[in-house]
Amino acid sequence: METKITKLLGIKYPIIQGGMAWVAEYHLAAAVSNAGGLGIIGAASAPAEVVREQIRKTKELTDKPFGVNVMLMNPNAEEVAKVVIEEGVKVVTTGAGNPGKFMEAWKAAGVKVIPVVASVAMAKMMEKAGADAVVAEGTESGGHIGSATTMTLVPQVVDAVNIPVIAAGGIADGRGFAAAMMLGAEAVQMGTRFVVAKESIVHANYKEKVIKAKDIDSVITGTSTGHPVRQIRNQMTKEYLKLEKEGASLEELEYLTLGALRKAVIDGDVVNGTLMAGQIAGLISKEMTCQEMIEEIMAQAKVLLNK
Ligand code: TUI
Repeated sequence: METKITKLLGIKYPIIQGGMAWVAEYHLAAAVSNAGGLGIIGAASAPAEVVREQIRKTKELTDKPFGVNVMLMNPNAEEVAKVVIEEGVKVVTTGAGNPGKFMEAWKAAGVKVIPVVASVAMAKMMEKAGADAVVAEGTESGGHIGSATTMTLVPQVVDAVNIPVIAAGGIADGRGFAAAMMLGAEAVQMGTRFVVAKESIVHANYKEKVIKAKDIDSVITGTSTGHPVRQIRNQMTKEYLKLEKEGASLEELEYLTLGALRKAVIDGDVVNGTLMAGQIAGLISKEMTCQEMIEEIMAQAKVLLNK
C-alpha cells in the first residue's frame, strides 16, 4: 500500500513503531523494519553512547530504513540528537516536548523529522519549524499522553497542516488502521501491539498483563504533576493514585516510580513496576512475530479499504 508516508520513508507498509522507553530496543526495531514497517529505537532516558550502540546493532540486523525516537524530557536529548546525525540515521520521531531547537541541525543533515504531537497547535508549530510529517497521538495511547482522543485529534490535525499525518493511539488491527485512513491519516503508529511481539524483549510477565488486560484496565497517573502517564492498573498505580489524591509532593511520587518502568520491562515486576500500555490492550490476545502482525493488519485493512 503506497501512501505519502511510505514514499517519504521508503518503506513497504505505512506502519510505524512507537518509540517506547525500554521496549523499543534494537531487536524490535529491526524486526519491524524487516517486516516492511518503520522500526524505531526509543532513546528514552538512555545516555547518548547507549543509543549509538543500539543504532549500530540495528544496522547489523536490517538494511531497511529505521528511526530513533528522541524523548525530549531526557536530560541527554542534546547529545542523542547529535549521535543520530553522526550515525546517519534517516528518520527521527520526537516525544514529550518541543523539538524546535534541534530541527535546523537535523534538517541540514537530511534527517526526516516527525514530531509526535497531542494538539493541533503543536502540529502547526512543527509544520512551521520544518517537520516532514507529524504523528497525531490520542489519549488512548500508553505512556505520556495528551487529552484529545485519536478520533477527534487526527481529522483536526489533518485539516490544520499540509504535511502528512500519522495516526496513533488505540490502533492495533486492520480495522483501526482503516479507520485512521478514513480520518485522513497517511500511516499509523502502533506501540502496545508491538510490546507483545515475539521479537520484543519485554519480560513475559509484562506481556501476559497486556494480553490479559481488558478494555478498562488502564489508568492515568501523574495528572497532578503535569505528566500524565497511561499504564495498566496494579499495586503501584493504586498507591500512586492514593498519594496523588492526598496531595503528595513531587518527590514522594517520583520515589514511587523511580526505575519502575525498567522493573516491569526487564525484571518482570508487574506488582511494583510501571506497565505502560494503551487502551487497545484489551484487543490484543496473543504473541506474534512483527511480520505476522503487520501482514495480518494489512490484509484486513486492504479488504476494508477496497485496495
Ligand atoms: O512521548 C510520548 N510518550 C511517552 S514519553 C515516555 S517517558 C516519560 N515517562 C514519564 C513521564 C514523562 C515521560 C513515555 N511515553 N508520546 C508522545 C507525546 N508527546 N505525547 C504527548 C506529547 C507532547 C506533550 C507536550 C508533545 C509536545 C508537548 O509539548 C509541550 C511543550 O513543550 O510545549
